[in-house]
Amino acid sequence: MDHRPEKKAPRRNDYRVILHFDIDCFYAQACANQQPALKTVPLGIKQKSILATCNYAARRRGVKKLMLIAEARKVCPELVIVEGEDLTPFRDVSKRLYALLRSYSWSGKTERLGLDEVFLDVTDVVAYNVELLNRNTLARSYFCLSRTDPEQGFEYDASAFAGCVVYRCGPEDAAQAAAAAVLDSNPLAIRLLVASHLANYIRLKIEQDGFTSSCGIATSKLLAKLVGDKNKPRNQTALAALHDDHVLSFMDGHRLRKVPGIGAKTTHILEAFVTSGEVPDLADVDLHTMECSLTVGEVRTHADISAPTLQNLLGGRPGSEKGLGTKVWALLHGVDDTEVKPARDVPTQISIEDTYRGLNEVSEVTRELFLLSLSLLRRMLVDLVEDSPKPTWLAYPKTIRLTTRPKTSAAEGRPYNWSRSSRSAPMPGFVLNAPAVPADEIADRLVAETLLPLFYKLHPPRQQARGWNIGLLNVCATNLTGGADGKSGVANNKNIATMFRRQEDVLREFTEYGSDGGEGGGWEVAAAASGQPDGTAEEGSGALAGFSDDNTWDQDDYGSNYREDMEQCPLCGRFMPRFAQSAHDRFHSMEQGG
Ligand code: TTP
Ligand code: MG
Repeated sequence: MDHRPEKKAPRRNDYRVILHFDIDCFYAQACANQQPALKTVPLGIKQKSILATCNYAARRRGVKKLMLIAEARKVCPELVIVEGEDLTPFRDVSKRLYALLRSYSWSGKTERLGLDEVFLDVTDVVAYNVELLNRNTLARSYFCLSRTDPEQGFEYDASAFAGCVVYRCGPEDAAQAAAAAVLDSNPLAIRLLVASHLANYIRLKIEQDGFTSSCGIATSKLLAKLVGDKNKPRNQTALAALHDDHVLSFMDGHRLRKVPGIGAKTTHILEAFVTSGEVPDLADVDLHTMECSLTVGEVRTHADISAPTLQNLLGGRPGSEKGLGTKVWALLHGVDDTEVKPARDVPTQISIEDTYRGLNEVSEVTRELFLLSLSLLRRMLVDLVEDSPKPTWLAYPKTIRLTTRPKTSAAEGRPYNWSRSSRSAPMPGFVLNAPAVPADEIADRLVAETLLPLFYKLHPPRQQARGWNIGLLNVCATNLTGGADGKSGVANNKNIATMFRRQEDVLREFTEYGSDGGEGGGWEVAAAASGQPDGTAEEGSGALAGFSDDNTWDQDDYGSNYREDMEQCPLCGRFMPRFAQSAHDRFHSMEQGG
């Protein structure tokens, strides 16, 4: 008797149309826009000893994202390197581009992923414009960008797709074949074709703002993100997968680690199971050195893999995400029903951090806390204060949190979030005196009255003799709320000030520990447990929620020389060389700002 599990394919829903935009070499373009001479040279953006990113001219010469500066110079001696430590300009541009993209949404479903990626659910815009099509005059169609103002729109040729198309046949025939499906009145093909013109138009608008981008057009976030990666930079790709087997063959060719939502641990378990039939004990696994060549197809078609077996393999582990097996089974089939989340006007929290070679002196710690506070205040003013008609706080953080980590050396082989520990306190009300009171005065007071006392709780002065050896400081304004009653909405300074006073009386201090802290109580750990299968206490995993195991960079991105010392980010699952961790930490700390 055959005991093989029944392989029941999950149902895919194709009624939505989703665009995924990704700005090409984001930091590099942002810098080149500031200094146009940089547009024509191979350019790398430096953070500490690595390149946070590099432009495509540099990539063509073998330079890679997150490469060591020394290595990049060797590979490409003519590389121009620009300092990218000040993240403010990138954040500002990200906000501006997001606002631009948002303006094309009717539903408000515009979700950011990181600083330079945005999903738009344009189902409604596309449906409206499909209705407007006239089969006899397809080549002279008009795209309405507004339901109320017919003047807002553009002319387009609806007899052909804009940009590239992935279809079942070879790429050279894809566009024609897909267009033929349109003429054949395939409703899905028509929606995707119309959407491809909207994507093209929006990309043009982004270019007029100085940035080239890539875009994926499909029926889910998963498929849009994957297909958008097929033709980069400065291009777009629609996934004209009109039947289930088109979607399956599209998915099957991807390496498992490329699939957003399938993380390193899942990959490891499945790799072991598919190649040897064994179920590994993750405690013994070195994810750093893990190779992951397994493809989606190899897992999906494996005789012993089905939704229930995946649930057995992946679910039921301590801290594992609920329904993980079913979710992975769906992803393997290109099924992803997660919604594009509606835009938020204010971030959920804002944090700033930096890494150090080991701070041991009070004066050093004070100086760095001051600089971080200053950046935090500036960010709060940009993100939370509306300038006109007069400066008004739209939302305010009720809590300030300090996180530290000792300096570790690569040789110690610790995970990057080893020994992070935090202390929180109510955010003092005087921060609301900004912008009337200069930021440096407020930052000074914040350090003296709040942050240094928190620091001493984490690192008592008596321990200084042994060396504090601080490798990371993170200051986070969190617990953001929009009004004195806790509901969102515009708050006025008076009721915020009242709230702060009341809160200072009422709120007790609470402590969170890093993954080695052992006490693990409190909201932060609870929040992490829902996003992080390994239960590591880390803030901001929500920024990638639904895509919490997102991995768009595979190991090849780092070059084969670096594999020995790979580290996995517990927030997003990306692998990276140990030396790239600090830049990557900062990348996440920026995302948390929303
Ligand atoms: P990405 O979109 O991953 O990279 P990119 O825009 O530079 O390149 P691509 O054309 O392949 O999309 O990340 C956006 C920016 O975020 C990137 O310009 C630099 C920054 N970043 C870091 O600083 N550290 C990191 O670990 C990652 C992943 C990104
Ligand atoms: Mg990008």
